[in-house]
Amino acid sequence: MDITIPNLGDIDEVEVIELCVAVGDSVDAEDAVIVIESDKASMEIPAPAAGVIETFKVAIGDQVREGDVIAVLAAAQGEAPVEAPAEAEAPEPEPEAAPAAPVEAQPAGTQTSEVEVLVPDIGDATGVIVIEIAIKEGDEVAVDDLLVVLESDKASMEIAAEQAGRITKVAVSVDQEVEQGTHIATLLVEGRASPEPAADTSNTEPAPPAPEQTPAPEPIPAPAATAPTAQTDAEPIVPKGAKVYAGPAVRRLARELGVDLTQVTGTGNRNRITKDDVKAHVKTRLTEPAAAGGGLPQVATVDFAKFGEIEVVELSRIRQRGADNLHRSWVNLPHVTQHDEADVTDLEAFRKSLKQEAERKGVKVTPLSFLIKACCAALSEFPEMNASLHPDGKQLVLKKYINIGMAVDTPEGLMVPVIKAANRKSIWELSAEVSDLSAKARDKKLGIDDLQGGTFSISSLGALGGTGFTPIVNAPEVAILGVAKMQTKPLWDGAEFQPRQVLPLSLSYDHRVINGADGGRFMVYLTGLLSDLRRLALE
Ligand code: CAO
Repeated sequence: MDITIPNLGDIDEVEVIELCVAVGDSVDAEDAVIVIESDKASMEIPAPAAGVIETFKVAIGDQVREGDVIAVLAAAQGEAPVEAPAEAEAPEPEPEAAPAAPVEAQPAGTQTSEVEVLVPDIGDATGVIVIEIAIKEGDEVAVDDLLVVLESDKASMEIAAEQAGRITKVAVSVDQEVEQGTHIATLLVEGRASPEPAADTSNTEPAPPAPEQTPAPEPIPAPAATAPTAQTDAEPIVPKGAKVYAGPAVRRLARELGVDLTQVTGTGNRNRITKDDVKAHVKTRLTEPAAAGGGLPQVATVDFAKFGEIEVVELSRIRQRGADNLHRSWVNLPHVTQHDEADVTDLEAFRKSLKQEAERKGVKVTPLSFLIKACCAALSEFPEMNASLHPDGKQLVLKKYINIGMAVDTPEGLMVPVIKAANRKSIWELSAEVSDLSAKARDKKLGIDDLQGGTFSISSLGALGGTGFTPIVNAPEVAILGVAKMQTKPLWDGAEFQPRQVLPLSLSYDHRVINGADGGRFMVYLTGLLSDLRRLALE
């Protein structure tokens, strides 16, 4: 049987913009076969019965009119030949195709007037309901702004404003059944109305629905581009009845899934939204990380003053920003922290032996410089620790430079200045830079450049004490080393216990990027370097 173009209302010709199926495809009754579009509306032409698409008689870009055969449907294997459905069914009146142009029954000519926007000729469509209302009383609309969306079981149609003006009445409600001539809204049009079709101005009396005079019916809204939204005034907020370019089946799916189609990017012809777009949108929303705080149970707000005296102090901007960053990292990165200890007895002996020389050079050498040096060597060995996960989660950005961020405790809050190209610097240079950057941090003299470009961070709390802690990764870096207080501990040397200086280390990493085995290898390598300084000389 032939699949033909149904009654298109006042529209003569429309363009085929999409073939929804291919020759040989099986379709069920009502499955969309092609999509046609006029300058203001689009409509899916469904299969009148189940069957197999035998041949197409049209191609994308063809102009078609009522009665044209678009495809031939054969009976599915083993089934009776496809019969044309009953009379009424044959041509599928598609509300969509129905001219959706606002009908203005106003006489043209005057200055300010109220214009009734009516449902235009919607072809043979029946059971048409209002599914969306994009306006409310008092809204200012521009030409082509969406007013309402109508839908039948086979098509949808957006009714757009023919004229700019203010909505003084919304005469329909969602789910209300409408037909040609139904009063949708009343528009107060200011200025001189155009006498032509589009002109609905003039007179005071709202003209009765006059479908016949209806200005060009406007079927389904074409993609945004097609709607040359005339610039109204440069003033108020135009209630952007965001144009959605999607067919009825897609709209239905979106409603079922609770998807706001204005948020969906269309990949179909002329950015038409397809069912796959809706599904992809849902998938993305379900998998994307929640915005900081979003979707998390909130901590209760408590009136602490009820229980005793309190004092409220403002947090510095540095602390506020630091808190945001920490929260963002904590909720976005699956953290794992791995603990280990390095025997730094020899390192400490060597470091102390440098004291006089360091004083001559005017620098203070702390364990931190050796830690930075050792971390650079370990990062070269394990480049994935010196990387960032691409936002799409599909790529790892390996950085060929090594810039070490160093957490500095300041009265204003935590700051993390960055030692650039740390792997190319000597212990003397690193020591000087640690002193310089921490002094600048505490004196609030750090520049933006000092705070950018880190690839790995170290948070040293050793001078304060503690046996270990779990640092939070400084995202988008993927790992951070926490350093606690060095202690003298008895270590078994194979024959007896020896007093050794032991440095506790805690490596936190983004488990999406670093697996436990790699984290363990990194730590073993790092503690090995710190325990045997000679190995550092090999780097
Ligand atoms: N164990 C024992 N002693 C340590 C040590 C450790 N792990 N690390 C440093 N020390 C010693 C130093 O050798 C120094 O001793 P001397 O004065 O006798 O030589 C003393 O502690 C003070 O060191 P320092 O703090 O001046 O210098 P540093 O290079 O170790 O650290 C800096 C510099 C800026 C990292 C540090 O001052 C700082 O601000 N740390 C706080 C970091 C922080 O707040 N992290 C938490 C962030 S939230 O994750």
